[in-house]
Amino acid sequence: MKHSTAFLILSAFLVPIAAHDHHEDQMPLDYVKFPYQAIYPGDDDVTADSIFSGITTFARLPWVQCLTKDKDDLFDVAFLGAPFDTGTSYRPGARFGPAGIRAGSRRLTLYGGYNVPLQVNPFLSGLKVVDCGDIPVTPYDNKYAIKQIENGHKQLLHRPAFSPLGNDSLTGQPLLPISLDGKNHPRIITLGGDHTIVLPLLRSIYSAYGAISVIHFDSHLDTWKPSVFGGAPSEQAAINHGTYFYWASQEGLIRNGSSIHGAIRTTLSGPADYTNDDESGFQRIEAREIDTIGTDGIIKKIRETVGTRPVYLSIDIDSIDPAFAPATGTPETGGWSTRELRTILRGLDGLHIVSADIVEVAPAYDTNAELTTMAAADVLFEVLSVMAKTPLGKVKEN
Ligand SMILES: *[C@@H]1O[C@H](CO)[C@@H](O)[C@H](O)[C@H]1NC(C)=O
Ligand SMILES: *[C@@H]1O[C@H](CO)[C@@H](O)[C@H](O)[C@H]1NC(C)=O
Ligand SMILES: [Mn+2]
Repeated sequence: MKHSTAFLILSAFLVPIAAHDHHEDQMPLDYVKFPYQAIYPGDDDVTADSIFSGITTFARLPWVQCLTKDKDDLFDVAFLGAPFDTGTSYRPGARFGPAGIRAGSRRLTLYGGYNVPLQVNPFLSGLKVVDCGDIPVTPYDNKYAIKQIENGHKQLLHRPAFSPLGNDSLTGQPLLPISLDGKNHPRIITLGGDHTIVLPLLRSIYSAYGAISVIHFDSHLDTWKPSVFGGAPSEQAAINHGTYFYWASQEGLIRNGSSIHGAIRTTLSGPADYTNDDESGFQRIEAREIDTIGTDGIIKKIRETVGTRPVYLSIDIDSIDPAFAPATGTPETGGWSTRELRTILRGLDGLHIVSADIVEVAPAYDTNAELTTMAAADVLFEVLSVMAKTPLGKVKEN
């Protein structure tokens, strides 16, 4: 009897507080709008249920069906899934990467999304940022799938950007596109997928920017010759997640000498792998260099290598130590912490990153705490923040 009296009193007290009207309806699908609205708006209008309810997009951004019914929609930055994993050598499962990364990103905008160290809110910077969903990718035919990924990426890349480039913040002069075709392209952040997807992605990038400098975070080189990396059986087997950079280099998609790997720590078939890597056009930063030169030294090396050139950024989640990101195709111990990689990424502030990806997230091997998908989402938050701070433009050279 005592208990039920207490319950009645308590409920009488609670009901009026909980009875905000908007709690009574199911949240509409177009709840998240552009310009982006924080889920906790910071006044009395708190909706504690919304962060874990609803359909999941990256950072709860608006879903635009960019490849089908919304073909005419324009944007400045698009998240785009490429669920492909039939180029893996060890653990498959990265086809679930896009869905997993989106799930890991749900809390990104909980408090609004302001990036304290970079002093920017990439969701409120004036750029239109959307989630374009996934490219349809067949799991039955690698050659066809690789073509689908190239076509899907190209379709988005060759749409004009939503926002004009504006003027240079220092000189006030109008900014001009840095692309080779003279157009102001949007930026695409691709959610892999195993690393093979970077071959079609670089083919697409080439169509707008020509040969591109690449910043590549990975424990592996991925420039291996097919004869060294399991490519013997067939022409198709020769294109996989350890050889795509070899092919990209052969096709002239990578700018020779101004590209760099970071976090390398794999064993090799022998020293000749490094000679082959040099020939593919890359400099290297070993994972262990963080013990001697620190994150500052690593950032300095990257910036010196890339300079002011347009750059493509490819992040293999296995660059992070498996202690922090276990759910990946070919894990290697002795890597960087999530904190260290995020610091290094913030150090790329000011670089002209034309597009980026994160790959090799295979959620089936994750912990119940979603360590890997959360790490992937947070890493992309840094990338998006850097993009938001630096327009893809240059002032006219006199
Ligand atoms: C850029 O500068 C031009 C003058 O060169 C000015 O007319 C225009 O309003 C400026 N645009 C922005 C976005 O500030
Ligand atoms: C890149 O430059 C190096 C050094 O000049 C050269 O050995 C290598 O063949 C070049 N690679 C490509 C793919 O052009
Ligand atoms: Mn890789």
